Amino acid sequence: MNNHLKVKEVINQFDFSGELFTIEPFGSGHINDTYLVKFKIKHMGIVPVILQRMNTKIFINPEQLMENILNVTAFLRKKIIENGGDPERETLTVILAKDGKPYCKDSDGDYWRAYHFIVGATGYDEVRTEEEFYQSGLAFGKFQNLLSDYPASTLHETIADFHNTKARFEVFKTAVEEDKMHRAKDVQDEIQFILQREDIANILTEMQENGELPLRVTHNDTKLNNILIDDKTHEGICIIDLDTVMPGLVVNDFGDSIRFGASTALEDEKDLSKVECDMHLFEIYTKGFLEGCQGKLTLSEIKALPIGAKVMTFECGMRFLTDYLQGDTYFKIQYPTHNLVRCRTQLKLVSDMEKKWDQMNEIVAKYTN
Ligand code: ADP
Ligand code: GN1
Ligand code: MG
Repeated sequence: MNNHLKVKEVINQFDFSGELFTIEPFGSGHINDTYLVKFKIKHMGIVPVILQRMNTKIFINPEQLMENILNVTAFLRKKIIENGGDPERETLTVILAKDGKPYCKDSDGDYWRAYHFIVGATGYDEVRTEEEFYQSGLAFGKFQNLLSDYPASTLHETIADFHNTKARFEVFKTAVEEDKMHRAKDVQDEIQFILQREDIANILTEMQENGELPLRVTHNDTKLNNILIDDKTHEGICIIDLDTVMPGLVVNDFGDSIRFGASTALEDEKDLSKVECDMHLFEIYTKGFLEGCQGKLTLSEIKALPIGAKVMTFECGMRFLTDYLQGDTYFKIQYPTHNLVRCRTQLKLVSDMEKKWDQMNEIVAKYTN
């Protein structure tokens, strides 16, 4: 059955009123299948909703995941209202299925969910202006701040060891040894680059274990296209993609935004001469993020922000290469070497950060008092 027919089958399980108008694939996420579905409703005009087929190969317990999302969005909604904000635009609103569940299953057993479409806002794959990047930092910082008293122990771990870079290093080594697709011989430079940097893979796990960095409720997937920027005010209006909200390290949330947004090129740029970590963008994001966190971070956390940036970039590059070696079963790809291309941009960023390491630490030091 083609995807449009699947969407039509699923729509009947939700209580959408009105006449189905259009269905189109939407966004550039690497994990779920996202559709923008529009309905024509009398007196209301066109009403858009987001419909997503959840990736249950990756999120093996979608029911627990949706429980997390309902609880987190309810918590955020309450705070947004208390702060005089608009909960309809500032957090996700889950649309329940007719049976009252926050998801439905199709005839193949796949899980689907629906959200109100947030109108007048856009998720970007590249930074358009410094101001917008600053605003995205402010919004991710605020998100951290809003969830700082969320009862962390009630959250399900939706992906085990998601940012356990040390564990991911072991998975990478196994992928190299197994070399299922016989690709390792052609990517030796990338493999050696990663293998020579085991210290990067271990550092945050050690800092967490020795109590230097506390576990907090974090987003864990803070790239720029997981925040919607208001088309008029250019503020970061809504943090989306809440699938990985779990206990984690705040420096990872910071770092994931840097690897994606402070890069001078797209995540899948083929011309590596265009790929750099821009120190001005790094500073702007640092400023916005720390302002948004409103003094909640410890000095050790602030000082470790550059480490978060390097580790998340390294981890992401290693994950892309692992997936390439394993036959591209995790991230969606548009062409056969897509994951390799993505890996190369991340490794280029890591070596650029190594060159700019002192500068990154000096920038962060400006914000330690
Ligand atoms: P993935 O896990 O595959 O990245 P996301 O939940 O991030 O999936 O959704 C993919 C894209 O769909 C987002 O980057 C964003 O552009 C868009 N999107 C998701 N939810 C909404 C929403 N409620 N309103 C508007 N756009 C949305
Ligand atoms: C995935 O779902 P999406 O596209 O926002 C991935 C992130 C990676 C990112 C790389 C659940 O994010 O961890 O950093 O791709 N999400 C998951 O672009 O694995
Ligand atoms: Mg996403």
